[in-house]
Amino acid sequence: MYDLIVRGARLGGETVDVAVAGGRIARISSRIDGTAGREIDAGGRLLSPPYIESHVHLDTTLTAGEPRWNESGTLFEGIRIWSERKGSVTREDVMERATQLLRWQAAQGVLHVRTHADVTDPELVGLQALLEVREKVRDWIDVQIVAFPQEGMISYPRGTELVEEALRLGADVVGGIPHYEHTREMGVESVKETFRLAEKYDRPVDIHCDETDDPHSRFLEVMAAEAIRTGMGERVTASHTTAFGSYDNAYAFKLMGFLAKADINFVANPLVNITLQGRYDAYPKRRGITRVKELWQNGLNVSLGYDDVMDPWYPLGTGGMLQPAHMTVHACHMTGRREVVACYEMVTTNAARTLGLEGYGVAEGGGADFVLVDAPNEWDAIRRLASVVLVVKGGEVISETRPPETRLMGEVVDFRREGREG
Ligand code: 17E
Ligand code: FE2
Repeated sequence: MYDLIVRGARLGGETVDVAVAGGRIARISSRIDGTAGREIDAGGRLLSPPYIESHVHLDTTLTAGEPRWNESGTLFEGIRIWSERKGSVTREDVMERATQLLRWQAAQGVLHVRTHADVTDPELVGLQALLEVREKVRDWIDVQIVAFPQEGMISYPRGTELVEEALRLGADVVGGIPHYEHTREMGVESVKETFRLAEKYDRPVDIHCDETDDPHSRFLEVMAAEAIRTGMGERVTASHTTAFGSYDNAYAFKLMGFLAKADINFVANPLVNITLQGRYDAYPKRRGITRVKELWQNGLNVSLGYDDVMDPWYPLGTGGMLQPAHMTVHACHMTGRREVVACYEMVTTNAARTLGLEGYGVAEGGGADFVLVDAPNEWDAIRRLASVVLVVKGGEVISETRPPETRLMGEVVDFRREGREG
């Protein structure tokens, strides 16, 4: 009588059966009688809402080494290399690479993705390709596109017009990059332009903000002020804000109070922040990441992104969201019992808030979008960098993974699953 029953899954600290019918979660109970078109034994694995990628660049992905590798490892060399690669970008090229990464993501349980699309290109080739991809993949993965002026909104010829054109063509979110504008004043102007366009087109804001170790980069305060002025706070996201990790505490504490009032969202990209930043430091080297732990402690919404998978800014990556969560535990000193779980929330529920998703979560009557993780709970999922063994989207099983099995001297050693539970 159901389409699917997943039996013996861990959810909210209990072991439950979950029944799916008509694309929705029909029932969650310790024991569901009845039959289904398909029954799956979860074996005590964690049933989780899908992972969410809050911040990635699908237009640049899978171009690492083209036309050359980023040897300095800096943000600025990355921007120069991409600017060269951009000249040879075609619609097919972007569509193919973006779709490939989306497939990797969905296979790892990521069902919502916010991508930035570089619009500092008079032809908007990458943006148009991503708009097309967004529609093509709609049945199996949800994509939001940010109109992102990589080379500046005010500093790049017709930058603001290109952002606006992208919004008219259907970009979901307005972006910006104030720390890359030529002057402080142009940076402030760009933030104001981003908010002006957001109000004009009724779209959320997601700005690459203060992505530098420069402690004088203070565009976050401008974003907070604009969020308060417009009342848009919950639809506003400050991405990166790595300079926040370098601010003097006297300023940082003042700012924190102001941010709480603005109630904006934050996205940290720990894999990329910790590798791109700190490059101009002698020892001791800074971590180059925003104050994730303190933002979280102050009740602000923080989510995590991968930022890049194999492109001019970051040569590694797979798109699985436990990797940035795992890195956050380390780079942001989030090793406390509750803190590790908070990092899991940063790639699930917090990210849903950043993206403004409605109806996210596993609940009776809700949409049947969920994953089975090869771990008994969220904490252990991060410890193990656990695989997703099952992905259900709209009530359909769209991906299955067979967990690996290792034998030592002929005997199974399950180091991926053994350990302290709780
Ligand atoms: N562009 C940028 O300005 N910053 C980044 N981290 C990436 C692209 C990946
Ligand atoms: Fe980014």
